[in-house]
Amino acid sequence: LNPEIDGHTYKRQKTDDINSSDPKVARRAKFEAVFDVIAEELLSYVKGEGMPKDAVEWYEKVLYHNTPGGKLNRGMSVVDTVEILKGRQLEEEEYKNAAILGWCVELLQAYFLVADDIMDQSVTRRGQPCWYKMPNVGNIAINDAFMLEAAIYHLLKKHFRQEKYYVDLIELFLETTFQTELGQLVDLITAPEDHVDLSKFSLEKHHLIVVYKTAYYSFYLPVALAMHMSGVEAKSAYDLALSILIPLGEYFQVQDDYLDCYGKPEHIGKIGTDILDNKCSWNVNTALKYATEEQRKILDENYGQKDSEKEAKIKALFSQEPISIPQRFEAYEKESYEKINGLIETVDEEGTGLKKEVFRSFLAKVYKRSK
Ligand code: GPP
Ligand code: MG
Ligand code: MG
Ligand code: MG
Repeated sequence: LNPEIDGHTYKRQKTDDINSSDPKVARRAKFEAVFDVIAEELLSYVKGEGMPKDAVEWYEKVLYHNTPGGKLNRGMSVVDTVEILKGRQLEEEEYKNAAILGWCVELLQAYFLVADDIMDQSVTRRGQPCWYKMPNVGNIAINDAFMLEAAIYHLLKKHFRQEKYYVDLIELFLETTFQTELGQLVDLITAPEDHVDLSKFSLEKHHLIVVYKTAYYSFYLPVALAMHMSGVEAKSAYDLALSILIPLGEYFQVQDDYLDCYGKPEHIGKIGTDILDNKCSWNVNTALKYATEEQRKILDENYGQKDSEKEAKIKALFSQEPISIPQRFEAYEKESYEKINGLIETVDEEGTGLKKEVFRSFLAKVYKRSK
């Protein structure tokens, strides 16, 4: 997207997709159409506050560059989960409300990604330059991230203030944000830029980082929102959902770490920076666990430095025996799939008001993903 072009060209043009005979295309288009509605609501508010035209257009670009355009798994899961829990197709108004909550999750994700790309010094995201890398953006992206977050609470108030679960929604977004920021903190301080010390890494540390930085907001949040909307109240039901969605989120972030090194940029839409950034990733922790003494020396001398030749040495080492990251990842993927399926099987549908299908559909979306 060119930030110089008129903001209105950001809107979806392909309204025909809603009637597509491919149900996947139609489903996504229907969900995307709701984004145009909420973007318009946010922009009218900003206009109504008397903000200058260039500020309104800036916010429009921020919203459209950063919010749609990903896989939309998290957002659409809110709608899917409400449908599964209610056990029927949603009426128009129910659909719209579920989709608004879904877009609030996507706005939270947009806020995190804009900020994360600055912190990780990333270059591309979803096949485009990262927002802070766009012409004339730079550090303004920090404020833009805050404004993506602010949109969530504006929309919740506008659409859910009258619901008895309004406070639950706000608390859930606030708590999840705090958890994600804690995960991001541990991710960042475990990866200092000027001092590589691989002895500080461990798979236990990795587990803590990924649960907090990814699993809560990507997996528990969409389902818990849908549960509130569907009238599920028992704390035990939320605890049960958490006990399945946290392992699922951990598996998802291990895939993200694996794809950072082994994914194709044209599939994942981003160029991996974990080795250069000294990240405590699944790959390096697995390598540390199986490396020979000689291999460990190569890891110590080349990991976590802003040097693409050293990065290439690490990439080559990851695939060497007995480190064999691709083979070990394949085994991890199989084992995780079986473990999570086992957890899903134990769900007591009648006792909790939950449905196994909620978790099955989530697992099916991420299993063996390449993007
Ligand atoms: C994913 O880490 C985690 C996040 C995007 C959460 C960021 C949290 C903040 C509070 C800003 P990652 O860096 O591995 O993601 P990616 O590979 O997509 O850059
Ligand atoms: Mg990142
Ligand atoms: Mg990061
Ligand atoms: Mg990553």
